[in-house]
Amino acid sequence: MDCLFCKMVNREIEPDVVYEDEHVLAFNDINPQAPTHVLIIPKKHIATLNDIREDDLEVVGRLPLVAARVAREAGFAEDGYRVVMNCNEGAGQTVYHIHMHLMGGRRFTWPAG
Ligand code: D5M
Repeated sequence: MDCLFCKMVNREIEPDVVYEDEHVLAFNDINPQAPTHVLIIPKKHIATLNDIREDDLEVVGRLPLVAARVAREAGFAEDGYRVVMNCNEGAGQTVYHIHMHLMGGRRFTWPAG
């Protein structure tokens, strides 16, 4: 399958790993929008949020758990951080393997652009 993030899971492309377990991989974003910008993905290929099935809930539920863990380790869990999941082109999704953006280390405004 021609999926960039599957290639990272399979190490055809080497990610800059921040966290990994049996079901989840987290790595630094190549184009950071904050001092810390980590992408957290399920190892299973799921193209968009619209494609999540009941069977996926356990692994998808681990994404915010890992985000909070990385935020704690980075030292900004208490100060605050932003998580974002873009779904489809209208929201700016460019890689069609679901991923949670974790951004921290600066202040964020609302609403997001
Ligand atoms: O976010 C897709 C994100 O993926 C975007 O922030 C850049 C990032 N990206 C793209 N290629 C790479 C590589 N090779 N390493 C790390 N990060 C990468 P989206 O929400 O789909 O717009």
